[in-house]
Amino acid sequence: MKFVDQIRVHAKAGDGGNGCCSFRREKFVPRGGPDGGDGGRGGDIILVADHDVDSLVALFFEPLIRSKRGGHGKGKDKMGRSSEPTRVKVPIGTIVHRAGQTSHDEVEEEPIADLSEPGQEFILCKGGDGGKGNTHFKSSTNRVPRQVTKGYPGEESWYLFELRTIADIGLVGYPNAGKSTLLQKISAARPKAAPYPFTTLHPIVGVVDLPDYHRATVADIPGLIEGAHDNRGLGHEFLRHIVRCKSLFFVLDMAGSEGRSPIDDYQSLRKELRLYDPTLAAKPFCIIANKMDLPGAEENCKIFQERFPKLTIIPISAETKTGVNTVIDYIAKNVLKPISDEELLVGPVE
Ligand SMILES: Nc1nc2c(ncn2[C@@H]2O[C@H](COP(=O)(O)OP(=O)(O)OP(=O)(O)O)[C@@H](O)[C@H]2O)c(=O)[nH]1
Ligand SMILES: [Mg+2]
Repeated sequence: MKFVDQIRVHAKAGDGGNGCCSFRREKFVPRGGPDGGDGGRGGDIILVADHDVDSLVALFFEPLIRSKRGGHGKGKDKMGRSSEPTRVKVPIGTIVHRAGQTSHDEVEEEPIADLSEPGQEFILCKGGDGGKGNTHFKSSTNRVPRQVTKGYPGEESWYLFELRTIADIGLVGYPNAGKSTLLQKISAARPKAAPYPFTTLHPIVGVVDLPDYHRATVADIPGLIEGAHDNRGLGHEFLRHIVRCKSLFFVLDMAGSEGRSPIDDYQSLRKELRLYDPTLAAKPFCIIANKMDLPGAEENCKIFQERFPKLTIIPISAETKTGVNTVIDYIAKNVLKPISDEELLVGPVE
């Protein structure tokens, strides 16, 4: 399925129903007073951050969100029906920007919403209030008011929805370094891993269970290459998905199995992050020295450690699962996230 993480959407809440013009008609009351009811409220449009939605693809196929108008007022002082809000599920991590009245208007830089918590709601557009029925216009001088007001229009605008994955840890590395293989081994997520570059085409978040009901989320993004900050490869597209991670794991092919040097890889990855966004380079990080089962890895790792004595280096083989528990321990000690009471009640989800 197509992965969509940025999309322009037009939303229009429901208009309010019109007020009604009506007069009481009863058998023995020939000239009853006004009894036209008010119009109902139009439906709001509400965004809801939902666990089960992982991209904005649904909006790609239907980028126009509408909510129903309120019912018109009726005689006998009956108010028009107010419309139910339209709820739109979006992935957790959706940021909303307003984008003016036409599809190509400039997008405002300051976001108006950041749906970062499961279940979080945001009223995108308010439905219009209903108009007033003619009962409101009765006065001592006008006993037969024919005046009513129309329903108010629902709010409408263009918006830009942008998805920024939220995870505790982001895996960064060259294509084929073994990021997806590692995520498979530490979580229930099953990102595809294969011996060719750019196997991963969009971010995938896995949940790592830790001792004492703690857990952490780890985002696997497509491999970076030199020039990623400048939109080479798939890099740029996805670097923004790790801007909100608390810490980063640099996954390196320590065996240099594709003729590259782990030291060069590390330095150019750091450089790409810095050029893309200095806050990325400032995040806490550690080195995952992967592919330690392959020849040359031990020696490269030693050289690497001598060159960067202050870095935390965790030697592993994601393929054979060696050292993977050390990664989990590291996460438990450094990046923790308690499970909410609500989730505890539901129990573990398969
Ligand atoms: N020998 C060995 N091979 C590994 C190890 N980890 C991963 N691989 C292999 O390396 C290849 C690439 O692994 P992936 O997990 O797809 O790499 P990736 O970093 O996710 O790659 P992209 O998604 O393309 O960025 C696969 O064929 C894996 O089987 C390891 O520890 N040892
Ligand atoms: Mg991958």
